[in-house]
Amino acid sequence: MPTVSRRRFLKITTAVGAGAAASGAAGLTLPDLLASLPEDGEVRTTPTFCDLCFWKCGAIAYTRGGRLWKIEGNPDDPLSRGRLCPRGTGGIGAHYDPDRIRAPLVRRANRGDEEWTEVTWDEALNVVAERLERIKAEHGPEAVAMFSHGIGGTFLKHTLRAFGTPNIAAPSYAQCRGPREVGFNLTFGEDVGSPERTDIRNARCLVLIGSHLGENMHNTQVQEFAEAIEKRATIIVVDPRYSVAASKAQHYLPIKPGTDTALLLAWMNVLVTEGMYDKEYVEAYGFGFEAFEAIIGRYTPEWAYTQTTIPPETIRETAREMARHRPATLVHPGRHVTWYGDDAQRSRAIALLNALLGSWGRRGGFYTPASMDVAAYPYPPYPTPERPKLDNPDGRYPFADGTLSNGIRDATITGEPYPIKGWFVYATNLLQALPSQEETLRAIQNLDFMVVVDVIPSEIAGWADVVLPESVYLERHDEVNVEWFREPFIALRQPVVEPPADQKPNWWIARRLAEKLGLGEYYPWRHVEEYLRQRIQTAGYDFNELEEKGIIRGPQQPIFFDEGVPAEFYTPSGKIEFYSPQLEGAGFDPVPTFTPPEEPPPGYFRLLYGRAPVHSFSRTQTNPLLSEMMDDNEVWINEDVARRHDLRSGDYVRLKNQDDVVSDRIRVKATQRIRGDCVYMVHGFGQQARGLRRAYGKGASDAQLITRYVNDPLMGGTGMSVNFVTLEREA
Ligand SMILES: Nc1nc2c(c(=O)[nH]1)N[C@H]1C(S)=C(S)[C@@H](COP(=O)(O)OP(=O)(O)OC[C@H]3O[C@@H](n4cnc5c(=O)[nH]c(N)nc54)[C@H](O)[C@@H]3O)O[C@H]1N2
Ligand SMILES: Nc1nc2c(c(=O)[nH]1)N[C@H]1C(S)=C(S)[C@@H](COP(=O)(O)OP(=O)(O)OC[C@H]3O[C@@H](n4cnc5c(=O)[nH]c(N)nc54)[C@H](O)[C@@H]3O)O[C@H]1N2
Ligand code: SF4
Ligand SMILES: [Mo]
Repeated sequence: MPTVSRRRFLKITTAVGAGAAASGAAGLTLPDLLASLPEDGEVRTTPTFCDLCFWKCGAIAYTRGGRLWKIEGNPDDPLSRGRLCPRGTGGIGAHYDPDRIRAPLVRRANRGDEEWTEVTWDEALNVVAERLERIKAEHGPEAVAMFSHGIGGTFLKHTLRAFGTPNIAAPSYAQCRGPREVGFNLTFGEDVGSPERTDIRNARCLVLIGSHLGENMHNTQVQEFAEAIEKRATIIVVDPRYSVAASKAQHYLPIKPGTDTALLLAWMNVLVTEGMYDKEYVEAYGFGFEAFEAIIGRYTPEWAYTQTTIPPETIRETAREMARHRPATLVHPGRHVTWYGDDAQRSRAIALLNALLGSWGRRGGFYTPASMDVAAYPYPPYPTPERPKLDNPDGRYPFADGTLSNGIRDATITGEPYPIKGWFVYATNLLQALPSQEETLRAIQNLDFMVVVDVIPSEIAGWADVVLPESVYLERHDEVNVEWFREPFIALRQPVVEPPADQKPNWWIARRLAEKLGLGEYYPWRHVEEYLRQRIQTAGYDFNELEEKGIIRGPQQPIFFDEGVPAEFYTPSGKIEFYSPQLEGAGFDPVPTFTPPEEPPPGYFRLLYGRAPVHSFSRTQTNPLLSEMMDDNEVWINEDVARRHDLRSGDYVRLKNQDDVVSDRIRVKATQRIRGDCVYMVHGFGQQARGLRRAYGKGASDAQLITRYVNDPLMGGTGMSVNFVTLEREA
């Protein structure tokens, strides 16, 4: 079923002569870029924060003779502590990327053909306003949906809310950490948030369940992980693949993919039956422990062995190790947890294991984040939409507490509960981020209008009617970051250099568009600096100081129960819910249970995917500095499996999935570092947009092969590790 439109997709993207790609050369090379960097002239520094991913590390950018030269960590910033990750350091490549979109574009051929006419901003925004107004007149403002990722979307979301739509989503919920937040909320009454409230650096025992820190480069976490290792914390890593984190572990558990909940249940069984859990903590704060205890008794390590392939003795030994260090034992909640469709319950099992260890609210476990008090800007109230948001009709997913991107896509395809006719897409590459590219393309074909705001001619931009080129983070202000972290602080993003061509910052686009939509009253300020200054000064801080230092830090506040944080739990019972009446009432298991995911058919391997240290998702593959370090991906295949297929490292294969979708060619990495029942690849490669000269045709795309997904029945997230591939040798 998905093959048809995939072929169409491929045909469209390869058949038509590409403007940019036709020029052949992949633009700037690293030596070109290095040679072009300024060597003399006055050195100036500007503090700002990074946007190569969404962690928002404080940075100091240097110019020389007025040109961008280098970027380093801001030592005053609590997130970066003066050090950026490799991607952050490569951030200047985003400014110099020769593939950037230089002017607003209007489509002049079929959608997806990537054929454009360059227009002025006035012309482009007139088209956008006119098309949005037409949809509003015919179908109501709710028929325009917005997808947005990151802090840069703040002002455009403001404009769209003023326009009157409630349908605003980010794939970082239902394709990333949504299930985790739901699992923790059901248990502790609070979510984990971002940055995660994990006290990694004080953990005496750290358990990583597929959180591949070190490849997953969220800066603060990686730094704290290194600190924990230095302080000789016990590291336990559970991963079907011997990750970088696994190489630092005392206990590596090469689990059968998809069976983590069974392991978690068995760990809890050992803690409870051997009486090693934190009894005082559970007695003081727990709800429904007796009912939980009765159920958890079933899940012996011997039973878990049959599911996970982890020997019972290993399960007992690691459970005892966790108990030995409690409450400074942190079972990391993970972040990208949309794996198998039972993810909210698996996350709840992780929450419950932490509860048994007494780690929530305790040093070396989970802290209570603090933030500065900065009030929202006093905008006029938004109009109340006549129809509620449609991503979760009839509360089908009763515990969804964010908007489901996939729900908006469903409605765009079916027209139910009401039609969606326009998509406004900001900084999210929906073709790589949502499972089933076929469904995304079907939804796009149903639209009257799609506008994409991007910095490069990305895959999603290729399907737009209008593309608006944004200035990159080093060229603009953004919303101020009032962070929730282990210490409170405010951080400012501000321009370091001018954009190279006719690119504009999001706040300018949002404000101009609002004016053209007759919503000028929602922008009482003229320049974003006025807005930022007002928010900061009203809160009682000095905006000039913020501009000068990039950071204003607040006083350290208590962040643990024993420092005076009240042990409050915002669940219905006001306690940690070992047994969940909420879940029971909605017809779900009140204590997590385990149902194994579907097995790969004979000859097939489960497709797993993850991060590489030098890339972010699908957003950095054209960056001239980062692509030089890694310009394609490989598929990890167990050495014995490779031998049976007569494959060696360096050979090329294509992966064919259960729906007969065939990937681009990809290099084999034959290794003992992965189990024989799965293969692994780095996400973000195999991109099909021809304007991405450095990335086009490099490596293969996991997203293309993720034609199937399983919705989490609690909250509607999309489990994506449910696809299977075979290996086809490439001549
Ligand atoms: N198959 C598969 N799907 C996944 C994942 C996976 O690993 N595999 N990961 C999931 C996870 S964890 C997440 S959080 C989501 C993330 O998914 P997305 O939010 O889609 O993340 P990116 O791929 O970074 O897409 C960012 C888009 O923004 C553009 N962009 C970059 N900088 C700027 C800017 O300054 N301004 C503007 N306007 N645009 C910019 C990029 O060119 C790119 O088109 O994907 C999820 N989906
Ligand atoms: N360099 C870099 N760092 C990033 C990002 C990036 O794009 N680039 N993105 C950031 C974002 S938004 C997110 S959400 C995080 C994502 O990073 P994480 O949340 O750490 O990890 P995932 O992507 O969920 O998982 C990938 C790991 O899980 C393992 N795995 C796969 N299936 C299973 C299983 O069934 N059980 C177990 N136990 N393990 C399994 C894989 O082998 C791999 O090691 O990374 C963040 N950090
Ligand atoms: S983790 Fe790296 S890429 Fe992300 S904000 Fe920090 S320095 Fe930038
Ligand atoms: Mo994510």
